[in-house]
Amino acid sequence: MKILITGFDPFGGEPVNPAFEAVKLMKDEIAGAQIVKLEIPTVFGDSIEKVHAAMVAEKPDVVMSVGQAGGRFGVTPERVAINLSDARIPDNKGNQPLDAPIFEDGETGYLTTLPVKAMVEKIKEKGLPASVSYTAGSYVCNHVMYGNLYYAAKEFPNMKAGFVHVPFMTQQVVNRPNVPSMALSDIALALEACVEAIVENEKDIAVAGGETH
Ligand code: PCA
Repeated sequence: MKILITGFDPFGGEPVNPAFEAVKLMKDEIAGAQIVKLEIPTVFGDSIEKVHAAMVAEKPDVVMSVGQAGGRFGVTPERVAINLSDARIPDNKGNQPLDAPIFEDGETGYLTTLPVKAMVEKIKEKGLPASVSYTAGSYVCNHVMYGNLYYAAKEFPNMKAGFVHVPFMTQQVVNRPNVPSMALSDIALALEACVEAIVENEKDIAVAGGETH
């Protein structure tokens, strides 16, 4: 199995993005799967194009993109991507789309094809915090998750795709009291656990989950 894992570059004034920093620390082979790593820009359009080019070139079985969700507690595999960009801050090229569809001919939303509940269980087994998230926001991360699933649906029907948000790494919260964070090495271990769950679970596990609000 070949798994393409993407991570974003820093954005919003942060000196680092724990997403790609953690991806870089991941092993190159996990549970027998070959890992292909790709840094992508926090830019509407360019980000999706770069992932799409890698899908075409590498023909991976799975695409898992990773982004920073500063302020979140634990690692959060995403369940759903919506066909909407509504940016609170400009991206790294100054684009700030408002209320804009991502693809005119795309579905209103796509559900991930990754086994997110199994991924969460596997991360927790390693003693690290995780939960399924039901919104990837409306910024570049949702945009890329949507693009992954759009291209998988249109061009690569056997390719699984999804997204994982990670919290700030510890160094980013030194001057942010009471903001959750994880050690970068633990974020990398959690992402490796996600890969293990993907390799081991053709279909997601049925365990109680969800959110009441
Ligand atoms: N996080 C942002 C975009 C890039 C990243 O790492 C987001 O959650 O949309």
